[in-house]
Amino acid sequence: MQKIIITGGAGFIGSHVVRRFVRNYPQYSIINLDKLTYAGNLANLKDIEHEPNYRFVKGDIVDAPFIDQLFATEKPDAVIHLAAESHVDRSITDPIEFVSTNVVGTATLLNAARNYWKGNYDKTRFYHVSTDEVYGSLGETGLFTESTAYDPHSPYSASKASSDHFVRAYHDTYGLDTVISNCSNNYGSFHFPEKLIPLAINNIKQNKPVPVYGKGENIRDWLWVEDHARAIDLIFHQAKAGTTYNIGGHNEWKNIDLIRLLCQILDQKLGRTEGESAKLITFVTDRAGHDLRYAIDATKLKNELGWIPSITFEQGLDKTVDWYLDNQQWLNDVTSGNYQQYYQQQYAKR
Ligand code: NAD
Ligand code: TDX
Repeated sequence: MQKIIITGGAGFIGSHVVRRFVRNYPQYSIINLDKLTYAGNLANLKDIEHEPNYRFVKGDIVDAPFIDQLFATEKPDAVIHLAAESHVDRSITDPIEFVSTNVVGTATLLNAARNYWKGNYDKTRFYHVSTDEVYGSLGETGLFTESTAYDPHSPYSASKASSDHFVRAYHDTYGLDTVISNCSNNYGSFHFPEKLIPLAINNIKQNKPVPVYGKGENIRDWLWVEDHARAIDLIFHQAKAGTTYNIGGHNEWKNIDLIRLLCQILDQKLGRTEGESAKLITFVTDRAGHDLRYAIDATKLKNELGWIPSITFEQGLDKTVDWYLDNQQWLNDVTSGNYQQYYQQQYAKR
């Protein structure tokens, strides 16, 4: 029997991790701890919200007394930490919120774990979910490995890099059992439509301009979110204490090529004439400090734990576009802000 607190479980990746653990491990007890910011949406977990091994707790990882109390009352054996401010553009507008949640929030959780688990570090685990953006930007060649030096450029990546350093410091200083994974860009269902792929699908669908930053030359390495969740599951159960794994799909795309592919797919699925959706592509002012290229070397994860992506990008994108076409209500609720009432409707009565 394991009791696991998963933070940020109402967000995009967190909801896939929560669903996977609730479904695959009925013997575990899963607590989803989430503040429900604009990015947290409990409707992402409707299908599992009544499972006996699942519970939602609304709370802020920055609130130390609350977090200490949560450890004392819930007595968790492990934490899988995904809660974060995650959007680079928002970090450029409001960097301090990112320092608070990503740095102070992570340190607050680590400290609660350090105190509560004292004497039991060999039976407990703190898993920190991080990003490839901590490694900075690549030129035209090369890949990020686990030993690439940290070189963050945006307030978002600087805050994630800082949180990774705190996780390692708690392992090296106190002996806490910690694990970190750094993953490339995810895509899939329940992705908030402020990030490139869901924003583009939503705009193409509605015949609205699709904003491409700069010349669209920047390169991202895309991974299907369910493959990320599967990697987290493997690493959580099998990694040695104090280790780091890179997660990525060897799947690099220039933004403009990716958007053109999405336009083609949607032309076909919406019965438009070829080339119609591509007319929506609109080049806009570039992101400040825009990293040119990310690309992950996931060899360690493959060699040590046998993980490789389960589907191709073409398959994953096809599934993702279908999901957005089939879930218009979810998109309407998210874009109108109605999703934020779901918590009130579902939980206020309890
Ligand atoms: P998201 O923005 O969709 O979800 C974040 C969740 O955290 C939301 O449910 C939000 O309500 C919650 N949250 C925010 N602040 C909180 C606080 N103070 N207390 C409690 N909960 C809080 O993010 P995501 O894209 O699902 O990313 C999840 C994690 O994975 C993040 O740590 C991110 O850095 C990392 N990551 C994301 C990607 C990606 O492509 N999206 C890639 C690699 C790593
Ligand atoms: O409208 C847009 N137009 C555009 O050209 C948006 C939203 C983005 N872009 C570009 C910027 C990036 O080069 O597309 C690329 C992807 O942008 P985002 O979806 O905002 O992702 P990115 O900035 O790469 O960061 C993501 O991947 C790593 C996640 O948001 C992070 O949480 C994760 O750590």
